[in-house]
Amino acid sequence: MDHAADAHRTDLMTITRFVLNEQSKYPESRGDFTILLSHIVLGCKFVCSAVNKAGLAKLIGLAGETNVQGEEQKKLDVLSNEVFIKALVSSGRTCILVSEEDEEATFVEPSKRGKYCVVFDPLDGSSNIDCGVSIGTIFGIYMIKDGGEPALEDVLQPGKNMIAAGYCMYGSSCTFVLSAGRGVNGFTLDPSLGEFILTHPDIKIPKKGKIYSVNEGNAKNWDGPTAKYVEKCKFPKDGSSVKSLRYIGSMVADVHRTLLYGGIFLYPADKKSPNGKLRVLYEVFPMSYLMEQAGGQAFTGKQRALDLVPEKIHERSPIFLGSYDDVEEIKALYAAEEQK
Ligand code: FDP
Repeated sequence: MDHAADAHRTDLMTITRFVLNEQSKYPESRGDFTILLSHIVLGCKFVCSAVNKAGLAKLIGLAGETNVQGEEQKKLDVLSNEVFIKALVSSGRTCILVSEEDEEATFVEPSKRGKYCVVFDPLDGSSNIDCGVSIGTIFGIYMIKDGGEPALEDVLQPGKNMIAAGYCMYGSSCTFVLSAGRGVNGFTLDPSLGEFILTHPDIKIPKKGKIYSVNEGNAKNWDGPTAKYVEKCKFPKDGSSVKSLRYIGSMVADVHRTLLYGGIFLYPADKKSPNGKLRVLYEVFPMSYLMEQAGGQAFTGKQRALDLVPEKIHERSPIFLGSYDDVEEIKALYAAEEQK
């Protein structure tokens, strides 16, 4: 009998235990972050359960229609947003919330305020909902700048000022990936326990990958460096191997694969969308933060992504992120373009 393996199987590192362990390294910590995180985790569990039932829900009424009980079915992304807003406000630890679903930021009423600002996309990859492809929730956390009244400037900070970021992927399993600035750790939901268990400790992205991930349908509108990079992935002239193309079209799933297998994920600018498509605060920043924490890089085509200072809460930016060496190559192509 393998006692060591058995001990490992029965000594479950839940996400709460993990964060409490981390917290104990900071004697001054009062547990606020742990409480905030437990509310985010609750939101993710709720969304996971709703996503799992989404196909089934069609039997009792489509989103926007009325079900057999005469209740209107909420769209999954609208429902997810409501769940997260309520979970975050009720944590008593937040003061400003920025959601992809809401045009304006939510300022938490004074009696329920805490020191954290949370930026999030409650259900990213929404075009994949109806066909059961992996989707996810993405979040980033800032600390309010000073003790004063919360203001929009508190969330219009560069990504490098985030104190934590993560995502939850609703796929063949439900996976929660988190960084609080000391590496990246992945947890998988055990549905029988209703707990996220540490399954991917200290994730490090391979230094170089064999996969590129991009919507090639936009190729005719790409700029020179992006076009050259993708051409090189397919027809390398320096003796290196060709790369495989994988594109799910759901950022969480594409980034998750990139983090585990290595490679590069690109959503570049193009002639039609000079700022790309993905949103700075709750897509580009959290994923760039995780990539850097895992040993990779994230670049906008002009600068390190986490140095960007957003001016508006729903601002967009081009993004190239993934394995260190792969991003280094795209940076060199943009640098060469600038020299021209
Ligand atoms: P979606 O439009 O399905 O919500 O920003 C949202 C996003 O998905 C990302 O999750 C995904 O990476 C990207 O857009 C896909 O965009 P394209 O369909 O243009 O490739």
